[in-house]
Amino acid sequence: MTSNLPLLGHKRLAKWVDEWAALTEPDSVVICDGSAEEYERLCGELVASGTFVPLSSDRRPNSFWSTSDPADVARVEDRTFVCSQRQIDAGATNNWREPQEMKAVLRDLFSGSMRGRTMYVVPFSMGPLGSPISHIGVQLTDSAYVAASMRIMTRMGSAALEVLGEDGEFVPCVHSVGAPLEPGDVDVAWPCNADNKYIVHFPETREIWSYGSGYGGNALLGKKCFALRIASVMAHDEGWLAEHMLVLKLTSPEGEVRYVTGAFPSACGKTNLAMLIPSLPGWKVETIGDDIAWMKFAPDGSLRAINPEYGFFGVAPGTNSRTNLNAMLTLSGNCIFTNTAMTDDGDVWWEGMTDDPPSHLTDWKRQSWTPGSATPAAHPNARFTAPASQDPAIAPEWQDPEGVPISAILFGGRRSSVVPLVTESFDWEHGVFLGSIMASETTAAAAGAVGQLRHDPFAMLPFCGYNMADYLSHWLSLPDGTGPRQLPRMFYVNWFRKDAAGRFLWPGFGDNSRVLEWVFERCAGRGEAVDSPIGLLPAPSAISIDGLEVDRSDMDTLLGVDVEGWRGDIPSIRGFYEGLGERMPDELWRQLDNLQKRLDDAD
Ligand code: TSX
Ligand code: MN
Repeated sequence: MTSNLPLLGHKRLAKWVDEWAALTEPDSVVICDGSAEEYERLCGELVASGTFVPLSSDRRPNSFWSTSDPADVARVEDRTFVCSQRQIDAGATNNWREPQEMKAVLRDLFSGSMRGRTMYVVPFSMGPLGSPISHIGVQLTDSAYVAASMRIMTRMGSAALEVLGEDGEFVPCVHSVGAPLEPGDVDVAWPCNADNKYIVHFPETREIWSYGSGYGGNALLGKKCFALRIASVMAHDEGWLAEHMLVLKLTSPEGEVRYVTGAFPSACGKTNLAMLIPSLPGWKVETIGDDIAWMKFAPDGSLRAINPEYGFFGVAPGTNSRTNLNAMLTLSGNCIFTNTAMTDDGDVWWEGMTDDPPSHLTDWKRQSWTPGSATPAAHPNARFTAPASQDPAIAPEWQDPEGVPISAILFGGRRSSVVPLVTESFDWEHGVFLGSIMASETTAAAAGAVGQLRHDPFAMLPFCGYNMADYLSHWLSLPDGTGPRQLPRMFYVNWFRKDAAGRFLWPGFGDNSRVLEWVFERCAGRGEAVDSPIGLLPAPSAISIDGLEVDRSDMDTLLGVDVEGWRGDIPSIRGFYEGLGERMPDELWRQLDNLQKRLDDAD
């Protein structure tokens, strides 16, 4: 076996790499330094193996198109496990196995699983290098596609190793596509082990073992596995927050700045909001992050947020210069596209990118495709992997190691009825309640029936690495820390309200700046609000509709309280709370009872 292993001065790290190399038996071990030369070499190898197709250097310079195995196209929640010692600590919403039992099963699978392949050692920092909020991980992977993607999505290579020094802490992440090559075997473009995937977290020992998938959150272990599932456990134990939230910077025409986070389930347009171009004159939105926020209270009491990521791994379909111009500009080069379609002149295309599709494409299954085909050209979960630094709206301070001070937290779901455009919480506990009752109607993008309500507290249901009831208690406990704490205000938003005819009542996108203006004004101690059974609503003219086609009666619907609708939701919330188990905090049950009483009194 060839290796550049002696370069590792960190004894624990070197020993861990040795042990896994001995178990998985790769042909060689390569420690990634994160250099541009190394990236070029990886991409060259991926082109040679057929995983990558280079795109036209005129249209999409230094960019690659790839397509996955059709059986490896998304995160696999039913194959995702949280292996705490006790099942109750994983909670009702996670798949659980006893850690030693699970490790035994996985050791068998990992045994010899890297034969015929290279094992890449990928050191990475989640968060700006050396920030007090950042953490280091090291991923072992037998996928060059993953190693290359990790260089876009994280601060990867020698700089992360340097932070680690000779005995720094790191989260060990092991990944194999589970497709060893015996002598004479011919490799495929997308190796994976389609019907034997395991995405496994050991929260108490802070370990991640992932087997069988090469796709997205299953394989780029810094993102959902580390920055959310493992980090949420670390955050709970250490008194900080690891959240499924975008972070944006909002600047008023007067030049005042506020930072806002937002938790939204998938298919609600988090990336679009993080890169929004305001329709309101003089307002500016800039991006800090589009998916994950790590937050800690600073000594001055401010809640400081960093984006632990270095790139965007975004859903391509639906992205265009009207829905998200900044994303389109971010994708101008240096990107990896997975499961989009490819044009005949070496560019990418996906549904919704242009009004009319090109007259011929190669679809995500690498088949010839023409308009009118029964199947989409791009997979609905097709992704771009793009450097965050290329976002024209990226805020200059997006890599500030101190983080940015958060003034407001938004919670949002996709609700065609009941939930108003925006509601502010009465106080912190009520805000946590609003986050806990977040729900979204399922869209055609996900499996299962369309239009079903799915409860997804804090958009963390698939990403909380421990008992969801304990997670909600953690949020409730945040005001109680030592020292001063400036708590952000909390808002529940809904861009997706429809009228009886099924038309969206709110134009959304850049016009969401009108809602952000009210949020901004509330944070500044201005902005008129009226009391209601469900929370504080904008006063009738507190949200500007100048220049919109939305009329006053639409606004009355958007900002009114649908008492019967809310009462109709309560049994489903009760059922959901019951399902979260015996550790569900009393405060939230009381909040639910009080909401019900206020709604009953409203009749
Ligand atoms: O991302 C969205 N946002 C947030 C934008 C900052 N989407 C897309 C959701 C899928 C990812 C939205 N879709 C939003 C929204 O605010 N609103 C809607 C619904 C909607 C769709 C189309 C129109 C209006 C509302 N109008 C026309 O198409 C003309
Ligand atoms: Mn996400």
